[in-house]
Parts: sequence; structure tokens; C-alpha cells
Amino acid sequence: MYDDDIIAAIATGYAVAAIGIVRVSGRGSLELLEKIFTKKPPYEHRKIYYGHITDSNGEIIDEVLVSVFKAPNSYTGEDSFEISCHGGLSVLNFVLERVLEAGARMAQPGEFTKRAFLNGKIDLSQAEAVEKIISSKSKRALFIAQRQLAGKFSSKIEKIREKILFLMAENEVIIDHPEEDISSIETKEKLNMLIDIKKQLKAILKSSQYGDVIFEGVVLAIIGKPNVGKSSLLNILTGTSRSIVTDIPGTTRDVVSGNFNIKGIPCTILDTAGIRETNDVIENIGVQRSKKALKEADIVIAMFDASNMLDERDTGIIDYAVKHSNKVIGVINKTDIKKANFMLPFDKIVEISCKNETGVDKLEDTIADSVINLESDTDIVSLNANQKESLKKGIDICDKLIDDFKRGADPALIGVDFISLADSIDDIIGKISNEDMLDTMFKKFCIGK
Ligand SMILES: Nc1nc2c(ncn2[C@@H]2O[C@H](COP(=O)(O)OP(=O)(O)OP(=O)(O)O)[C@@H](O)[C@H]2O)c(=O)[nH]1
Ligand SMILES: [Mg+2]
Repeated sequence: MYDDDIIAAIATGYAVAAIGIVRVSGRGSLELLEKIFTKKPPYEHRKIYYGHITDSNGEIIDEVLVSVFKAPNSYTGEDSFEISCHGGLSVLNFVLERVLEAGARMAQPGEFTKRAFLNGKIDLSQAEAVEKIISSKSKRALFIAQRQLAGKFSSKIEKIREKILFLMAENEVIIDHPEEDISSIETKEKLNMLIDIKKQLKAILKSSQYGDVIFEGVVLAIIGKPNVGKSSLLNILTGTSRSIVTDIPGTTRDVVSGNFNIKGIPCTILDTAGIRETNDVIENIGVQRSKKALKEADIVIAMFDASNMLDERDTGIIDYAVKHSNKVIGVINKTDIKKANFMLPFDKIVEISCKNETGVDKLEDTIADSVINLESDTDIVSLNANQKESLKKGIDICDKLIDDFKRGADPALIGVDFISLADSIDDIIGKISNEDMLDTMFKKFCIGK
């Protein structure tokens, strides 16, 4: 299926450390080891050997420990080994050079994991999880990726797939024996099974959107008329004094951004110029940028000042927020000098005082709730764009099949739709036929993984 030539790479980071690892995998790699290592075979699976890596003249390059993994029970599924060297960069490079000289070639980024995939050691969603484990920035993200690597998601998909295959087989019976009624279950029951499959696929798609939030984060934009306290809020949330705060309306002229973390969700917050009609050229550009930021944001925080009645500029902000975002959190600031009570047409409203820093915890909770409201993290998965596309396709075909069943369509036609449904499910965890797609996926990995 693929070239199983010997690949090698430094698997640890490019910094001086106590230990560094050179990783080698491929057919014949243990014979290669024999050539460069003072400890001669036999080499057993999952054993560690002490010895020296030597150059072609027998000169010692490093004193090392070599871990041996034999096909098919290694990470890649091939014979492979890892040399734990002293962690100096030149030592590692000399050992790698020696391995290359003895017949290996440099591995591409993610090539070890790609081989694990091609050898059926892991499926696509698990390969995706490996990359997520490496890049996860919070414990929450890490735990979700670990569960996905453990195959929890794959077995869920596998169960859905079994149901589809069952329905397919039932349909085949009808095609083969059109005159007899020998199907084991009623059409209504089949319809219910399909509806249930669709429901499950939709739930997975939704949970993958949560996955995106946890791994990629959310963008929040604060909008409001000048002087309501937008920059003050950015500073509190990010714990910085990044955005300039003054009592002069129109202080913020450009979009200022900051990063912080709520319950393991990475957030980027954009403080914008107060949106108002203005003749000031610079401020006007700022206002245009605010509007653009608002369109890019996942959540909009529309801010108002409790020390004054709402005016027409506030109503303008309300209209604008409602029109341009489906997730708006209304924030009423300056409650320490509250003079006015007003109603806002948003589902979520939080009262705060940036001055006294009250209500900010509640705002953080509200932000977290707006992006994630699953009962637990156990269902959250992280999928790539192709996998999400396959899920959407699966959902569409379910709709089509439900319709087919309802109007009693020709079983032959139903059979064709079932095949596409099974294919789209396979694409989520399994077989990608297209080599380019595979390469794109594994390029995200670092070299040596
Ligand atoms: N009393 C009180 N004053 C506040 C509060 N929050 C902000 N302020 C003050 O309100 C003024 C404006 O705050 P900013 O954070 O600069 O407001 P902004 O919305 O960014 O204003 P522009 O950038 O001009 O649009 C400053 O003088 C702040 O100190 C609050 O909760 N209570
Ligand atoms: Mg400001």
C-alpha cells in the first residue's frame, strides 16, 4: 500500500535538554540498528538496551539507551526503535546523521503517525487526536483529546455504522424477495432507526463545534457607545492595562485585542471604538473597524452605562447587535453609580461595575455558558473540516432516506442512498481514498511525530 522504507527524525524539541530522542521506523530498521549500535541482537519487543552508537569507524558518537518495538505492535505498526541520547543538539544531530548514513531517510512531518494510520493502528479521528494532544493549551482540551485517542469516539461511530449496515441488509432482502414479506422489522421501526441515526449525527456535529471552541477558542467583541467602559472591561478580563481608559468619549480609535482563558476556553477579546456617527476622520475609520470586528466575533458583548438613561445611540447599538450576531450578551456597566433602570432585548444580561470589579465572575460564567452547554465534556470531539463535511453529508442523506421511506420509494433507490450514507460515515473515522487529503492532514504534525 505504501512505501515502508526506513524513516528517521529527532522526536524531541530543538532545545538543549537532559535527554533527546531519535526515532526510527520502517522495514529493516532493526538490521540498521545492528550496524550502528554496540549492543548486537537479538532485540526483543518493548525492551530497552544499553550501549553506544558508533560511526562507521567504530568511534563512539554517544552512550545511549535504545527502546525496541517490533511490528505489528509498535506505534507505526512497523519494526522501529528510539535512541535516547544525551540531549545536546549536536549530539542528536550526529546520531541522526549516522542513522541516515546507515540507510534511513528523513521523515516528513507526521509521517510516523501517518504510517500508524495506514497500518490500521489508529483511525483518522485518533490521528487527529494525537495532533490535538500535542497542541492542546488547557487541561480540558487535553482530556478531550485523550478520550478521542482512546477510541471512545470511534466506537460511537462504529455503532452507528452497524445500524446502517443492518438497515441496508434489510433493504437487500426486500430487493431480492419483492413479493414476500420476510423483512424482520416494520417499516415504521426502520424509519425510527433512521431518525435516531440522524439525531446522533447531528449531536456529534454539534459537539465538534464545541470541540472547535475548546481547541481554537472564541472571539468576543465589545461594542457600545463611547465612554460606557468597553476598554475598562477588556483590561479587567485580560488582567492588563492594554487598552487606554479615559473619561474622554472616543478614546479608543482602533480595535485593541487581548487574550484570556475562561474555564479552559481560550478567548480573544476585541475592544472597539465606540460606535457613533462622527466627522472625525480617524474615529470614523475606527468605527468602521468596530463594525468589521463585530461581524467576525462569535459572541458580541453589547455594553451600556447604568449611570444614564438609554439614548438613541444605545438603541442604535441594540439594533446593530441584534442584526449582526446571534449571540449577544448585554452588559450593564457602572452599577456603582446606577441611576437608571432599563430593559434590554437580550436573553443574557449581566450587571457589572468595572470600577469595583463586581459582576465580572458572573459575566465570565455567562460567556462560558454561551459557548458550551453540554452536560459533560465526554461527548466533545474535535474533527477536521473534511470529517465535518462527511457528517453534514450523512445528515443530508438521512433526510433523503427518511423521505424515501415515508413515500415508499423503490428499494433499489433506497439501497443506493444507504451506500452513500455508509460511505460518508466511513469517511469520518476511516478510509480516506485521496492521498493529497492525507498529506494535508499529517502536515500539521511536527517532524518526528
Ligand atoms: N463609576 C464608574 N466608572 C467607570 C466604570 N467603568 C468605566 N468607568 C469610567 O468610564 C470612563 C470611560 O471608560 P472606558 O473604558 O475608556 O470607556 P470606553 O467605552 O472604552 O470609551 P471609548 O473608548 O471612548 O469608546 C473612564 O473614566 C472610566 O474610568 C464603572 O464601572 N464605574
Ligand atoms: Mg475605549
